[in-house]
Amino acid sequence: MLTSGVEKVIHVGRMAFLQAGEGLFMMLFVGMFLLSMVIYGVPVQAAEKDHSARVNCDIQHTSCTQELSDTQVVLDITPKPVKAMADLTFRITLTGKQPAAAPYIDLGMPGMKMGPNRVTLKSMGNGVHEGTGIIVRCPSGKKVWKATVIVPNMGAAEFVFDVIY
Ligand SMILES: [Cu+2]
Repeated sequence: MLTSGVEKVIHVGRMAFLQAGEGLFMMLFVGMFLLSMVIYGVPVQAAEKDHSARVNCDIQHTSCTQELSDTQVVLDITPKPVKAMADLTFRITLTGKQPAAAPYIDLGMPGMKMGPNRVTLKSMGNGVHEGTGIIVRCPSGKKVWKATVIVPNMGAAEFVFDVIY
């Protein structure tokens, strides 16, 4: 009678200890899961939201180059720093095969419909084409812009870069 009573107490105590251990283990597991979300999930989501992960051109400091099948497309925008709501000169230099008609640039933002904003370019000779345009200030406050350079009959190159507001 007495021994079974003691055994019962020990048994209940052991069960409580095991349950407490399980609880701690679960808390540790959930904690590590949340930590991994903070470390990996949140920065990736934030980067995708403002599209900074898609930036492929450091236009604030240099010109940018992309390859089409028959020609190299070099984009430069001046003056620097490249600011919104300012008169900007866009220069496209094509090395290699030249298109029959002048290239042009469509300005927009990744993942957003911003309304048409086309920069037409004039040939300056030697594969250099220049034109002027304005990058507007996006009401969302986002500063990642995209210049799609269309080279007639040869393709298009997308340059994604940060603009100063
Ligand atoms: Cu926008």
